[in-house]
Amino acid sequence: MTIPTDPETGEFVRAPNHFAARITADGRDGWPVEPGRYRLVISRACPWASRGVITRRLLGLESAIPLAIADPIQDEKSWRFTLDPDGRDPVLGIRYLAEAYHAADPDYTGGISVPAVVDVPSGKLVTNDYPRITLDFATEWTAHQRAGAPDLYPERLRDEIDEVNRGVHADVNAAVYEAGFASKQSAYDDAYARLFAKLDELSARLANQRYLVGDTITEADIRLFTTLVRFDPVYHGHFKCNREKLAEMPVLWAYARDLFQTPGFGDTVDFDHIKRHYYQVHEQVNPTRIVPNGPDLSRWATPHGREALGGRPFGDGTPPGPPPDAEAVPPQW
Ligand SMILES: N[C@@H](CCC(=O)N[C@@H](CS)C(=O)NCC(=O)O)C(=O)O
Repeated sequence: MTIPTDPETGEFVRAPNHFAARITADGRDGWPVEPGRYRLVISRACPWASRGVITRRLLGLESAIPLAIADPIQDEKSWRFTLDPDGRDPVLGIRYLAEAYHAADPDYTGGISVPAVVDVPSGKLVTNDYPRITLDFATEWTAHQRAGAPDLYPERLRDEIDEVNRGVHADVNAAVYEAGFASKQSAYDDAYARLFAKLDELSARLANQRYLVGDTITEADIRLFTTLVRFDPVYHGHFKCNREKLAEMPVLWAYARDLFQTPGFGDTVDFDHIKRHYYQVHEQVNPTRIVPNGPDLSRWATPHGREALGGRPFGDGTPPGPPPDAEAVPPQW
């Protein structure tokens, strides 16, 4: 994989999301909510895709929106279904996610990214607009959510969630990549400074409150979690985000363990996929493609003590049950 950077500044240039149609209850973009019609294509390695997997678990949308899991190692044609029998997604019948992109737009030449939502009858990609995908799962698919599903994007908290998300996106979710993919020292320095300033701010915010916004789990927590869970296995070393490890930031480490131990979060995390993807795909960053053995993952199971802060993880709802057998991740340690 070639990492695109600006020759002038050395900054990582992120590809835009080209396909932004929305699947809505009223079908106004031509894509109505319909259980079983769409397939969510993800990699368990990818933080942006993992938001969708967690959201879907918390809301109990597993049977309404089936999951396709790509091999964590892309080849030159990008994401592929080599984990499935005969190397094909069993429902879409395709070998590469690119086939769904090109079914939607034969002239498309941009990146092939996960998460991607594909329309099963036509085989066409509907959307790769990951920030919208999770919000629409929360707000447009309500008729198909499980009994006891939490409200992950409550109306009265949306402004605050959006504001927190903007900062977390720029200075955490994206900043780790901007540090890791920078091709000039100044671009790295800038991303590193923004990242740790924001993590300090988030530590202060979370010192006395269990979740980022309100007293329940929301979309904001899901977005922060997917970066934190990758921090010590990948971002600290591979992306040089190494002022501290997550395990050396007591508030954030306890917060991340609290979420990890909440049904719907840790049971979606596959550290093997995460580590192999980053260390083996980014050959510019890690030319030997050696995957480090550490860190000791069993620490994720240690007590976090955050219950003492109160909070109601699922609000008036309930935790999800275990994941479907076909989606269970292997034991992680
Ligand atoms: N392209 C998106 C989506 C998320 C993304 O970057 N996904 C990664 C995996 S973590 C991917 O699929 N990269 C391959 C590519 O963009 O070609 C964005 O950054 O706005």
